[in-house]
Amino acid sequence: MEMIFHVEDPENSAVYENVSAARSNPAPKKRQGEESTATPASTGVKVYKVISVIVGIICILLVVYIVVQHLGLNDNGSTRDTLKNLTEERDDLRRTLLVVEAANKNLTGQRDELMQKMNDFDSQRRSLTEERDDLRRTLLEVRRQQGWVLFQNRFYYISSDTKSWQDSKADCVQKGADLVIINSKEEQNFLRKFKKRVWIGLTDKETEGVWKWVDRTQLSKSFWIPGEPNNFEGKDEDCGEIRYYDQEDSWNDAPCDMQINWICEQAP
Ligand SMILES: [Ca+2]
Ligand SMILES: [Ca+2]
Ligand SMILES: [Ca+2]
Repeated sequence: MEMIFHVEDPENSAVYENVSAARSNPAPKKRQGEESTATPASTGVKVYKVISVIVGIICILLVVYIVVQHLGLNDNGSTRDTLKNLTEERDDLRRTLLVVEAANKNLTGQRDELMQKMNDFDSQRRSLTEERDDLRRTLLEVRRQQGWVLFQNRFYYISSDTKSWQDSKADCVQKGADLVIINSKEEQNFLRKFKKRVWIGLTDKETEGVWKWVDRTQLSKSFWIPGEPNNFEGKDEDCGEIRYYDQEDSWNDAPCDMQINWICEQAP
């Protein structure tokens, strides 16, 4: 392409020259000591280059501008979406917070109500415990007056008269108790302290040799005198007694119609 340019210098005002001529006739190299002077052709080339560079820069800036605008638009859209999402999340969190606060308030109310009930219950429990202890003391006193003795949370009654085993049992039942059942060594030793020959709630009337307590449980731990039970001299000895109370193994089988004292046992 050929370009024509106009030089303002008056001396060269008439000169219009084809740039291609300048290309085909490059300026000779300066000789040493020669004064530097630019020809119109070389000036035109320079201007051409400058304009090309400027146009190139403008194009690059234009492209950059378009890209930046495009990115800016995208960024604006993305930012709007992000803001919208954040706003929605904030609103959701606010609603959730309100629900949680309401639930917390409700729970606090329930907790206070329960604590109040618990305090009332505890107060009632203390009151009832005191009443129970008073009643126990009163009952114990009444029982003592009736001849009952308390041992390991059980009441025992030692008779002052004598009866057969069956009549003794009937007397205990009439008192709301039964003939004593000996469950432990401690109980056995406690009963010996009355120092009386007494009926206990043990019998083999149902099946000879099979000793059972009055509550129909089978005998396990026993305190027979050595050699007992023996149906002494062929007699029908089907009822148990504490005979030699000064020794731990003090039980004997005896005829049930024998008249001796007895001991009743009752749960409180
Ligand atoms: Ca017992
Ligand atoms: Ca027998
Ligand atoms: Ca015997």
